Amino acid sequence: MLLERTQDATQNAKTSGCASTRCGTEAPSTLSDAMRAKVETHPCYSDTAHLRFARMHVAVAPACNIQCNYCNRKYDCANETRPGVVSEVLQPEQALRKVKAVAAKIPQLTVMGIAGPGDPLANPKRTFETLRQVGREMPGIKLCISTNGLNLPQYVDELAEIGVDHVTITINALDPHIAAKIYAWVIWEGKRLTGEEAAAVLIRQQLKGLDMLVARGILVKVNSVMIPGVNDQHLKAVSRLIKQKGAFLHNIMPLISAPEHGTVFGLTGQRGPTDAELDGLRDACATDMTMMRHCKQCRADAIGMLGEDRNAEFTMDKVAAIEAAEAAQPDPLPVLMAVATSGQGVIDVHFGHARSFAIYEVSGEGARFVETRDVGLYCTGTDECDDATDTLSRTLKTLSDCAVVACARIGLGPWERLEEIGVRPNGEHGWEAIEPALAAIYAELPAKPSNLRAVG
Ligand code: CLF
Ligand code: SF4
Repeated sequence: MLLERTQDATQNAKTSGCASTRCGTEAPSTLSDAMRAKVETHPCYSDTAHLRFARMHVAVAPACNIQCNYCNRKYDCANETRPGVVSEVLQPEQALRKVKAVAAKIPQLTVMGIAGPGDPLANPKRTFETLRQVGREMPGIKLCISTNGLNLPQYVDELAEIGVDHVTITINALDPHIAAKIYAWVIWEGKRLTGEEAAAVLIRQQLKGLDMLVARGILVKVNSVMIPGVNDQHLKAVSRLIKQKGAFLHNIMPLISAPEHGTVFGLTGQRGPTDAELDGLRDACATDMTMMRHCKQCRADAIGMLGEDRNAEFTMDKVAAIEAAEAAQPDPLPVLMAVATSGQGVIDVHFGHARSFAIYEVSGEGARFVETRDVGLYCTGTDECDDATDTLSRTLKTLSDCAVVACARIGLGPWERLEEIGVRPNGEHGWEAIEPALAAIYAELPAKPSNLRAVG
């Protein structure tokens, strides 16, 4: 499967206290705050979040309910991955242990995805048990799946109930005549369908699932595999329709096909597109739809920033070693952190504009909301700021038991006053989701928490 090109993790740029309200963010300004919060920390849904945030896949779904002509079951689902080595298939409880181990070692982790090695919704018991366990125990991690869409409509409500915010559907064609050249068979209502009959059922289910997800506010990315001479011209129509239906992003991936993969296309000599053909099609579709261009065609067990794969560091025997090392450590005491937020789950308020701060208890286990503390409005941007000194003093007193204050921006004056009372100001995570940002700040604290104020 996939061998991804290694990407320099030092590109992991962070925002700082710059004056622009959009500093370091990349989502279109037309997005609502809630939508922006969903996108900004997901490395696949934002074209720059992949420089700052990491994803991991857990390979809990071995079976599949269709046969794509570009897939060999020895390998991971080629709708999301490229040919490589077979994943270590996990049980849901192993998957949870692995996510915890990765989160402990990679503080940039924001997303857990299920993308194979077969189809997540052809393995509903294992998939939903994994999603539920991780969602319950690690609420700061976004949940994501990638599916061929055949079983999607019957599971949309369950996905919404669990809080899965990101779903990828692979749609390679809207026309059963074209799709019949891509799919060998589909298992539907206990029968194996072939040809255009199979293709029509699959397309109907994919489009129905897309409509249902959009109606529930779940972000949908559509993947399409570009197969020259088969669906390359047709993918423009796919792009137009999915946009009309409310998909968020279209990811056109190149067919990867070689005889040694043992796929139908590999054995019949079907070639993949050249880089120029792929770029040309993406450009043609970009007039209608937002295109993803930074996909790395990850493995179904990929871990780390996009373009790097640290899975070898997290095989189950290594997960056990990480757990043992963690258990041998004394429990780190939690610390309090204050967050300037407008309440959308994002650090998005200037320190001087905050009327209240959300207080979180943060430890190596993650961040937990504790309470809201009201403060006076310190900076009004007018002459009334003459009164600001007293207000700032009251604010400092209110926050004096916190180890850190995280805000979108902060001026030099209050920065120094906070430092004087031993509170660390932090403006590096503006417009990021609160919980992963606080976990990252905690991980970077130089000492925990013997020389920091702890809770209680
Ligand atoms: Fe995984 Fe896919 Fe979720 Fe991302 S990958 S399930 S949306 S968390 Fe991302 Fe990897 Fe491309 Fe997929 S780079 S193959 S698009
Ligand atoms: Fe293979 Fe994925 Fe297609 Fe199933 S959906 S046949 S696993 S590429």
